[in-house]
Amino acid sequence: MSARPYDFTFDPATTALVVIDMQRDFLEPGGFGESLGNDVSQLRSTIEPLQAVLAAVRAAGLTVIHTREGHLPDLSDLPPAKLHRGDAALRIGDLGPKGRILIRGEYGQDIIDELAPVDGEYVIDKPGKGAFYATAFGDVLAEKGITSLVVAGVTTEVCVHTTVREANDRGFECLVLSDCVGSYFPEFQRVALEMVAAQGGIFGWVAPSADFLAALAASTPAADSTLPAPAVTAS
Ligand code: TIU
Repeated sequence: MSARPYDFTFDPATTALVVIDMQRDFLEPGGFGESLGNDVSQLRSTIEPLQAVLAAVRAAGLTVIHTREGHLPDLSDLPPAKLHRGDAALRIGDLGPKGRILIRGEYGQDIIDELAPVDGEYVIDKPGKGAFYATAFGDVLAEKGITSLVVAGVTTEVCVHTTVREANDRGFECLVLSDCVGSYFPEFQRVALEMVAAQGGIFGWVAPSADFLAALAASTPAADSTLPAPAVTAS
């Protein structure tokens, strides 16, 4: 398929869609993202294209992995450096309108309704920005024989970049879907995408989701509901 800096090839059987941190804490008011001083509405343009990508990869049977940034209720996995950074009015662990900020199991820490995981999909809770650190993400990828990652989610220059950089070092081929990743800062969005594809694709590839959807449709047989269901034989 067409991508920057050059064509990206993938086999649906060894490709996973990785949806990073599409949580209320980052996309809705009253959460961690807003407590850091951000305008959370900046990220919402990712939702609709990502819904279309999720629908297509589910129909095609790809592995789907969602991640959630968050900490244990006792904060034992929260380094002081992360807790004390910035001058947030609401810090991690404090009680906000959607529950305790960025704490696992709280309403605000969960994935937004529009992109809720379905049965059979993985949800990886991570204490850091990258998906590999202190998680089973790498084990899941190995177990499923995954070699290529199609990456979406928020934010482009923070958790998406950290995960793509870590994945690249581990030998995964990463395609970042430009309209399915979002930043609170338009200039960071543009530059972060440039950084992935610059220098001959130093970290991976970048393409709009429409190009990925077209390639996926071409590489997987279309489901045809007019065909009779295959006979089931039992012995
Ligand atoms: N602040 C910010 O842009 N992002 C994060 O803190 N985490 C993620 O990117 N998920």
